Amino acid sequence: MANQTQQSPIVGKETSDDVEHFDAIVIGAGVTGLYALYRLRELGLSVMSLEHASGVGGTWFWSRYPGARFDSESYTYGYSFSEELLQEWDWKEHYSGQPENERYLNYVADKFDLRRDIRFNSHVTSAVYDEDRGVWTVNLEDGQPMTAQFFIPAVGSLSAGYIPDFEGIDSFKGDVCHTSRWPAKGMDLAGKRVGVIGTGASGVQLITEIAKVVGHLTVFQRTANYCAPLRNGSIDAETQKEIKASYPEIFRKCSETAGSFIHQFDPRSALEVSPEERLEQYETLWKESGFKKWLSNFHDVMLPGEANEDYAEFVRNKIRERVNDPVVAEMLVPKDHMFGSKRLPCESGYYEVYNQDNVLLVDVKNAPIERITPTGVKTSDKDYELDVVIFATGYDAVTGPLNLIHIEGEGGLTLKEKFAGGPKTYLGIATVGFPNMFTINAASVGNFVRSAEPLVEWVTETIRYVRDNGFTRIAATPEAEDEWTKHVNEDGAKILRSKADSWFVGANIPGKARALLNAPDPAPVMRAKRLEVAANGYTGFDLQ
Ligand code: N01
Repeated sequence: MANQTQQSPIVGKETSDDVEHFDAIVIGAGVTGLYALYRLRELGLSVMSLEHASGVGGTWFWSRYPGARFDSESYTYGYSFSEELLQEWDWKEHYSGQPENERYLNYVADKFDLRRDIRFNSHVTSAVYDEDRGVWTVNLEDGQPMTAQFFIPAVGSLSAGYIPDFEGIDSFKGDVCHTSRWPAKGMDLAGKRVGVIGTGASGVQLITEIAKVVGHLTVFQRTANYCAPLRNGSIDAETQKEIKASYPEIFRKCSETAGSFIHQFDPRSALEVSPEERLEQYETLWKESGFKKWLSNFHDVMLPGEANEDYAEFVRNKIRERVNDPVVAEMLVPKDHMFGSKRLPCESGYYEVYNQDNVLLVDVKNAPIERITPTGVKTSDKDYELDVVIFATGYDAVTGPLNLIHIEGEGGLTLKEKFAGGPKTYLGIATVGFPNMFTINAASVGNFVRSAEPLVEWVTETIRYVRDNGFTRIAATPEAEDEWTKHVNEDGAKILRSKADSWFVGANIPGKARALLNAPDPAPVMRAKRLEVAANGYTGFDLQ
């Protein structure tokens, strides 16, 4: 493919007649990809960022459905690397919505002149490692292949939307949409008969908003979720000033918690205080905004066991209080999984939607959806006539977005084949047989920006180390990978996050191997582990 190469004006970038070569190729211009591009460029590397969308933002570009917004406090979600950026940007709401979040990421891209190295509308079809030359060749659906020494698929954890394989979807005569691919021009739902399938965080946000405009809404629920009030509000000028003055403190607090959120657990056990005191704390926290009622609670509320069940019952009763019809209320009360074993959707009037005359809740666990018909949805006991069907059916998480690209490592092994039984990685970042590739979408969990920033910094520092020390290749060792994978599988099986059938363990996708998709360790432990590995000359990695 490449013939005569020549040095381009950009340091490290080479071109040939038909192949451009870069030091690094980053896939994805979402939160993580943008920062990876910024950091790698700061190192003086030539970098190409390839983005499928026509703009930056990743999930905040695509998930434009009504109601999409943060569940972390806005001021904890921004990048921390630039004091100037922190002082310039005013978050308008405590839990900012998708349009504002997309504006923010565009502002970042412009401020740091990132667009000049991003190629939009670029659909990457494959990335293949050339063992002889030690480079990755990245192929696009449209356009010339490119090569790079380092390959960084920053493709997101939750970017491969999942639509169940219902028969008849193509036969439906009305409009169909998935929350992760909401049309930029919006959907006209006013006065229409709309069906929503799925009641996870996306469904809960969407349903609450569209119930205000639709003619009739049918919600197809398979599993009831624990949801808690978000209590969003705008940020006034005084609070804005306080936020800007306390960013170091905000980020310090986030850096000390398991999920990089700003909330600290109460170190006491729920069981060591009297029932009255326990209830008082539950009630006080319930009045607070966001995840506080979850992550500032007694620490053992987030451990499988009695305290967890005690709080779950408190939340169930909160749900019951808000729904007029007791039969509908019981349908909305989760009884088959532990509180916090799935990510807690935060809502702004969700349960009251079911008090509207034009809203119908359908239980599709007992009467499953059989097919989509030309005129709606057919469950095992009834036909529902609809003008629009919206899938809020979630994502093939973490490995899903990687599997959409044919990633081929040494010996022709594909990443999809390698991960078929669950991810096998070292620290979630590297995997044997795929040298110079960093899967930074697999290692972050919790508050995504807070956990992504140090991760990107670690990866870029590693690349600097490799180059400055005269190495050309870095790869995980089989021993380190085996040990890490064993740790994730064994210790991961004990934590609350792996107890429900959710995307955390791939259980939402039929046929996907059940395995914890992110590290089971708290974020500070992961950061310390990565730093230790680096400080000891990259233990668990083979450098050549
Ligand atoms: O997806 P989900 P999501 N028949 O997988 C149902 C983040 N997020 O997009 O529970 C019928 O949680 C499925 O039912 P069940 C956040 O991390 C953040 O809502 O499997 N129903 C479930 O109800 C979140 O955790 C925000 O029984 C079917 C729903 O579809 C993650 O994204 C906002 C079905 C899928 O729920 C994913 O959330 C939104 C079938 N065959 C998302 N298949 C913020 O607030 C699936 N379902 C920042």
